[in-house]
Amino acid sequence: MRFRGNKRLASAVGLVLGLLCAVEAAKVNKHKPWIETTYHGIVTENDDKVILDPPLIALDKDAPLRYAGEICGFRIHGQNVPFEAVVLDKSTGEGVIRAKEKLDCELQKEHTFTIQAYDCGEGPDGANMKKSHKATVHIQVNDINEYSPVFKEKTYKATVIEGKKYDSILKVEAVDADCSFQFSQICSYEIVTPDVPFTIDKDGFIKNTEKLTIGKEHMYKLTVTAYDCGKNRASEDVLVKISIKPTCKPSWQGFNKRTEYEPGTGSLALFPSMHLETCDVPITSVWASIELETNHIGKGCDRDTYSEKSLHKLCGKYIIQHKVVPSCELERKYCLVFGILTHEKLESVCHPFVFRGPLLKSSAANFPSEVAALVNLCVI
Ligand SMILES: [Ca+2]
Ligand SMILES: [Ca+2]
Ligand SMILES: [Ca+2]
Repeated sequence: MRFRGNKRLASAVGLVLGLLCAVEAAKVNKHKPWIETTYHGIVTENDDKVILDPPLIALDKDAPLRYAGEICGFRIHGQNVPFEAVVLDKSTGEGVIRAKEKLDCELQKEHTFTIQAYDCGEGPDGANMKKSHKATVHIQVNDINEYSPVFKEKTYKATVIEGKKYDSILKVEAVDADCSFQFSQICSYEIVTPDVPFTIDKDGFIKNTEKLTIGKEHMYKLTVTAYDCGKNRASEDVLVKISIKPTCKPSWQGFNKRTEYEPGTGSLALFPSMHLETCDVPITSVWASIELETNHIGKGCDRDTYSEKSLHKLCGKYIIQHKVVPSCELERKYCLVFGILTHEKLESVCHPFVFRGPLLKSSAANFPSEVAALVNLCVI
């Protein structure tokens, strides 16, 4: 009897111990949670919801044990990370990442940080909690088309010559502050003003569609707008002024064909304000031809008999002081002219004077000094 009684007691003690061991085993947190190594997320500007790939799920091999097999949280590492991660379901380890504040793609397009999951430990106090490895999270901020194109200039101006067809008269340009190519790229420009003989291409180049005549309009005023590739129109349209100039012909301007001269009054500048209109075309060389002619009856000359001394007195010092020096072919032509003037045979003086030679610049002010001297000669 005693023996049997002892045997029963031993069995009961063994059962209690076994149960105690089982409870103890359940408390032990053997495994740390596991997460992926990399996550990629997308969040839209001004929104907090991050779409993550793969989804954020932490696994723990201690599951389904309470605490040790449950996920209690995620921890984010990094400086000024504008995101937080929260657990949606402790037992499945499912979590979510969301933005803590409004994100601005124009300020920062991408964010990178690390994340770590931790389990609930061995009891309600979280003792002996275990952490997973750190996973890297890359989050891209998607753009919203918040900005409209803005023209770089307040107005644009150009001048065209009538009767000419241009490949490009001028270029307008707008910019857009959005962060993505789609919403910051200018997809098209448009001339808003109706019925004008101009077109604009997608790069902002304006050209005329027909030859322009000054009789119709002296100046065209066009209103131009721009659209980004998200179809946002420019916040302000821009004014483009195109002036039309009459057809230009290169010529000498600003001189009188007839000059009155009173004998004995010394030297007289014949072309004091003459200038050469070059019409803005490239100049390689300029030639000038000056012809002086006395308007005497029968074009004769009543000074044929004047002595050189008298001539000097009448005409000033230039005639006498000039020396025949230049040797090159072209300059010799000037010299020939001077030769006539300085020649003792005065009948030559009364012939028409013809000066020919190259001018180096496009203005009368830049006549070679010899010619300038001649132009200042008195007409006898
Ligand atoms: Ca665990
Ligand atoms: Ca935009
Ligand atoms: Ca934007």
